[in-house]
Amino acid sequence: NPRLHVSLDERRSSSKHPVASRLFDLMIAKKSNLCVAADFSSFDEVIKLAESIGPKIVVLKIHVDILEDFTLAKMKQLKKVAKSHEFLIMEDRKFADIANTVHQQFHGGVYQISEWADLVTAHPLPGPEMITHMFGDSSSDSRDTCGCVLILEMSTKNALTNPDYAKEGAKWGLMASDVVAGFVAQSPPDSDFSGWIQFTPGVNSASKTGDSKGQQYCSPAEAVLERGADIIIVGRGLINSSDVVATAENYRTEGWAALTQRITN
Ligand code: 5FU
Repeated sequence: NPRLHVSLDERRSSSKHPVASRLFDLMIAKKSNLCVAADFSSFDEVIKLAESIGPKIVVLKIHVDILEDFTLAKMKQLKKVAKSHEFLIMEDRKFADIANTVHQQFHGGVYQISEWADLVTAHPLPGPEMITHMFGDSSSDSRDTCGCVLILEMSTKNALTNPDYAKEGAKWGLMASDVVAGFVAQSPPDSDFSGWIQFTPGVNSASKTGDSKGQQYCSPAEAVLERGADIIIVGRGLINSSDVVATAENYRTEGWAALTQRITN
């Protein structure tokens, strides 16, 4: 798979989505391919984590609907931290409905996701029309400020995201290159485009194979070298550690070393 060995500079120039280009820039500047999943129920705790590990990450991934103290004012605070430490905010909403509904979920409701998310995840399950219409019509500002990350494969045991599903989803994503900035996967997709960014969750450095509820883990090196990850997504392996800054530095170093090794090989 050619994408795996192309330099980030080259990939940046072939990327068609402005948010993907920005992310390539951040990776190169910060020497980091670390995305942290800040799965806390307290927004204050998310902000505190972001302030401390901000310099080491390129993306902070959240699930806005698990925050017990969500307000748009606190989101403004987090956006400030993101701006000063230069990382993107990914809302792992996993949209999976008809375009008309997804459009409302993205722009409306309590969370106003389109106001603040740089990246948002979606399942290709409902079909290509959902992907092309989720952000609105071609004049919508969101097309430039937010990138869709398509979930082609899940990390869980017995996930239904088989190779045919992933292949079809990737094809639709490629057709919607003005909407899709990257994908979530456990292996490099067949049909590929080097301007896209692969995110791989289920990463943990401890010799843990998973949790007790179906999550499966691999190491940062395996994620990057064997599974095609450009960006590793680390949750509990980091957020539950007693020294999150030191742990973030370890994941950043391991992830970046593996990415550099893969590109130069
Ligand atoms: F799409 C996916 C997936 O296939 N697996 C995941 O684990 C997303 N995730 C997310 O990554 C999940 O919702 C968590 O937010 C995070 C993994 O957290 P962990 O604590 O590292 O297991």
